[in-house]
This record gives sequence, C-alpha cells and structure tokens, in this order.
Amino acid sequence: MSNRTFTMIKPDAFSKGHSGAIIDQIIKGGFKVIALKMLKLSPEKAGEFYAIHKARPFFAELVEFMSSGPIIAAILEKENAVADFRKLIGATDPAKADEGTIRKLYAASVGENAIHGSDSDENAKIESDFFFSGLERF
Ligand code: 3AN
Repeated sequence: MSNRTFTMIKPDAFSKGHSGAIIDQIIKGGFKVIALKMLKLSPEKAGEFYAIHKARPFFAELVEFMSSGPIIAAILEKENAVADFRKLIGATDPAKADEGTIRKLYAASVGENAIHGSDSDENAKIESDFFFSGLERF
C-alpha cells in the first residue's frame, strides 16, 4: 500500500471557480500537498494520459474536454491515500456520488466530473510521473 495519490481538478470545476474550495476540502480531508501545478493539456497529451480508455466510446469526448481549459494537477499524501481519496471525491457518476463528496458538490455529469483520482497505487505513480519531475515534489 502506498501513501500517495494523484489528482487533477478538471476544466469544468476550474472554469467555474471551484478550485480553491476543492483544494480546501482535500487539505481538510487530511491530505498533504506534495506537488501542485496549473497547466493546460494539449489534445495529444490528454490522449496519452487517457490512453487506457482509447477503445471506449467516450474517448474523443474525454480528450476534447480534458484539453478544453486549464487544470490543476497535484500529488497528495496520506495513509491509504488512493482509497481514501476515491472516497472523498465520490463515484465517477455524480448522480451516484455520496452526499458531501467533491463530485456530488461540483460535478455536472459522468463526462464532466470535476476531479480525477488515481484508481491504484501503480497508476498513482505512473500519473504522478506523467506530470511532475523530482524537482517539483516537496
Ligand atoms: P474515474 O475517473 O472515476 O476513475 P474512469 O476511470 O472509469 O473513472 O473514467 C475516466 C474518465 O472518463 C472519467 N473521470 C470521466 O471523465 C470519463 N468517463 C467515464 N465514463 C464516461 C462516460 N460514460 N461518458 C463520458 N465520459 C466518461
């Protein structure tokens, strides 16, 4: 079990001005910020990040959405980080997300669902390495 996970505040939540409230909820949830940056993904980079979903019917829509505006990427640390963060953000479909979760509060749909959280320790490492160099981690 690793104590780190990776997250992105997606373009929908960013453009609606929810980034500050979301970061506050993450920190109050007991997560320490190890790395943090604001950037805009190119369609190529978004496609690379979501390559695992290439065969899914929503892939083109996902790439277009994720490259549509700025995002905030971060590495977070907490005991049991991956599972605890998935609990904090709620289900992929905000309609099925528990009350008080980030997706329940800020997501509009399964496609535009406000925030990403790694689904395994292995992917947390791959995704963190995709965005951050060693010099950017504290
Ligand atoms: P999660 O982000 O909760 O791990 P995944 O890995 O199943 O969910 O999906 C990755 C991303 O793909 C989701 N965050 C969402 O933005 C998008 N996505 C998943 N399912 C759909 C769908 N049915 N229609 C449109 N986009 C979807």
